[in-house]
Amino acid sequence: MATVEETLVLVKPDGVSRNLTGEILRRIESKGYQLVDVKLVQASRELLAKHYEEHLGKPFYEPLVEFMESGAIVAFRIAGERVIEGFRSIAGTTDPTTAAPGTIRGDLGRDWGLAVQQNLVHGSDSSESAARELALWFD
Ligand code: DAT
Ligand code: MG
Repeated sequence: MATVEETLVLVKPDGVSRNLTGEILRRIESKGYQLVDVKLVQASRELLAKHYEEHLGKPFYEPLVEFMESGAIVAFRIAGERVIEGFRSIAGTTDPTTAAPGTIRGDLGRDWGLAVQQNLVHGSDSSESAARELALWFD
């Protein structure tokens, strides 16, 4: 029997500090995805280095890790058919200025003129990433 697909969603420190955790979860639940697990995390540099290893060496890497260390993060494990693709769709594209209205980043995010885009949420981008990232944040 096939297991239901799962993905990792992070409400980044900007989302938590702006009190948007509930609004983000509302959108996930309204879409029909199932909340499987949730935790509030103050992420260590070690965890963030593993999480963002694909971006090591990019100009926004250091600002990104510092931003993610700057405050609490809420991690969601969510489940549903094609949830990896579906959450990326409701999150919107990376740049919040041009992310489509109707998406989390498009409706709730903006550019703050910083070295890293603060765009409220992270969502795993493939089944391999989801498995790797869920193990990092939940195991
Ligand atoms: P996504 O979060 O949409 O998967 P990503 O994995 O390419 O995007 O990058 C991780 C985060 O780094 C992203 O959410 C915001 C930041 N970021 C990416 N590209 C950037 C850029 N060109 N300038 C500033 N910040 C950037
Ligand atoms: Mg990514």
